[in-house]
Amino acid sequence: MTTTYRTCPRSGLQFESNAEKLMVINAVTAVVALLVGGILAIGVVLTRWPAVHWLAADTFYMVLTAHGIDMLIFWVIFFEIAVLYFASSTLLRCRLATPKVAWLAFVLMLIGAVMNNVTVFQGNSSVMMTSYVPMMASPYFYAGLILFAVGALVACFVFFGTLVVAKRDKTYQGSVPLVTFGAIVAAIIAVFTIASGAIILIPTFLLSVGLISAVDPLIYRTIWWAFGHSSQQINVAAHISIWYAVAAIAFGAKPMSERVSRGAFLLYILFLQLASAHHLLADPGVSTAWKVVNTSYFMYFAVLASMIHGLTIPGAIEVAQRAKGYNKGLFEWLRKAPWGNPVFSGMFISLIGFGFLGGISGVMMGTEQLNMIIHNTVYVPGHFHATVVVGTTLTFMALTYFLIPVLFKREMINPGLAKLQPYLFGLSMYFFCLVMMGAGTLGVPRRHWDLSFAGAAMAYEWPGAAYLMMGLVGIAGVAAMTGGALYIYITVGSLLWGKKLEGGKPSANFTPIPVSAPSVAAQSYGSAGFAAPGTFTLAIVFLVSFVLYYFINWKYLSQVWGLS
Ligand code: HEM
Ligand SMILES: [Cu+2]
Repeated sequence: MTTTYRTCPRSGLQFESNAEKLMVINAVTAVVALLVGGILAIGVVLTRWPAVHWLAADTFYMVLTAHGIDMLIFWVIFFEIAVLYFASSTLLRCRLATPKVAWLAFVLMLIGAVMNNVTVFQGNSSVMMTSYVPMMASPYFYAGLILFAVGALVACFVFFGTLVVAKRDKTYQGSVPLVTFGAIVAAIIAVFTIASGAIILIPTFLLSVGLISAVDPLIYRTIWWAFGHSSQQINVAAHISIWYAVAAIAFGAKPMSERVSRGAFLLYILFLQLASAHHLLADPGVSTAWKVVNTSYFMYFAVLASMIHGLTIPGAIEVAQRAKGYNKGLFEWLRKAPWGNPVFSGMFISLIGFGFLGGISGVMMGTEQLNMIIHNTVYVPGHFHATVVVGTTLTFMALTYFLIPVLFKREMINPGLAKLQPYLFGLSMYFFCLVMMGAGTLGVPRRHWDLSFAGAAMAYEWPGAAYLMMGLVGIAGVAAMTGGALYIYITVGSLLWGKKLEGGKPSANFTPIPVSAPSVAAQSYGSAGFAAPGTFTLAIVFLVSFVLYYFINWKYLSQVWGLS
């Protein structure tokens, strides 16, 4: 395929024509998946809201299955493929390797996603996102997921091939930029993830067509979570890479220490597998000693990595802002940040929510002993909406606002609404997660159609607060969905009706990344923490919240069985 390069007059980024088309198609498909998943969220939320209790049981489980898969698999991964092409071809200023193969990857993913959705809505495949055996779905359910995964794997190899092209064509000097490095980590984890998925979904597919007679449920869960947990680590590596990118775009901020940030990314690869033990804490198949060692020790290396990023990204922003003269007190740098720019506000609301809500609750529930307080309660989706919605989804939304003029060459329609969107979506999602976690702490089950157990032989009396909390889940969910709808309206509307912008003259040759002197910020090691006293203060607030919440839960645990 012939190729041209254009340099975007607004950002200075260079886009290669094939890579650009593939980024556009993958990102647009992702937004369609988000739209479908968002419409399904209406059904899920309005059923779990006790006063509304909208859908019938079988419809609820069908809608919940499709919501989980459309959001966490299709929306997130289509978008991530666009990010991989961006982090390789655009940031390294080279052509995309094998564009035809990249189109093949896209088509496989699309067929898989459509096949899976159609199958779920035909009924008899409401096996939830986790699709645990021996519960069985139609063979097309698994076949759809497998096709999608093969497509995503092929796309990862196109990404690796593009890195090779950049190296060979010498489009950059020295080591790859940090954002590309983070994307490489995400892609390496993705290859492992997809292999684990194949190991368990292919036998399950064979079981569904009757070629084999059984898949062991405990082995299924263990391997499924090698896939399920790792895929979340891909999301974290991807959205953290974007945080670094946004810090650079919005502030010109350089990482406080490249070496520390890169080391933190590597920790994800090293400790990923052991950390996934937290999904097996209630399983009889693995020993208690193994669970304790993995979730009380090794898990924290992955947590450590996220905390390093959570510290160095605001730290880098603080250093950049202070260099511009925002030096008054601890927080002038933060007060004077561009809060009206959705690229920044979305990223920062995501970072704080991911750390405080997703991070702290994750460590609590990942602790072997504490896990039993919240196991299989609505606390679990409360936690992971803080990670995959406030963390990953809101970050992708923030990046989209940057991409509308740069990649899609359109002026954003309705910038006033765009300014508001990250606050409405992000903050209502904060509240949604908090009340879900509150209800879960009271014992409200997850994936449960009817909290009141109407008509059941044995009644259960919930404390009134449980109903109150689930009502608030409903209200917060509706507010968050409104925020999600605004995002879709603004992005789709901008692509359809936004004023066309000049894209930069196409040229047959690329311009390599200029060799520039390494900046001072990138070289200062060691004492850089004190260059960012505001961030240090935030970190102390985080530590105190963490410790308090952790010990409150040990107190709850001690009350499970009273001793007198
Ligand atoms: C406004 C946006 C959203 C709302 C209001 C919402 C609401 C909900 C609710 C109420 C549940 C059901 C909890 C239960 O009964 O167990 C749920 C499940 C789930 N959601 Fe969302 N959600 C939203 C966006 C997202 C996004 C963006 C993702 C992924 C990126 C996501 C991933 C999931 C997953 C994986 C499940 C679990 C499905 C299962 O149990 O198999 N959600 N969501
Ligand atoms: Cu996990």
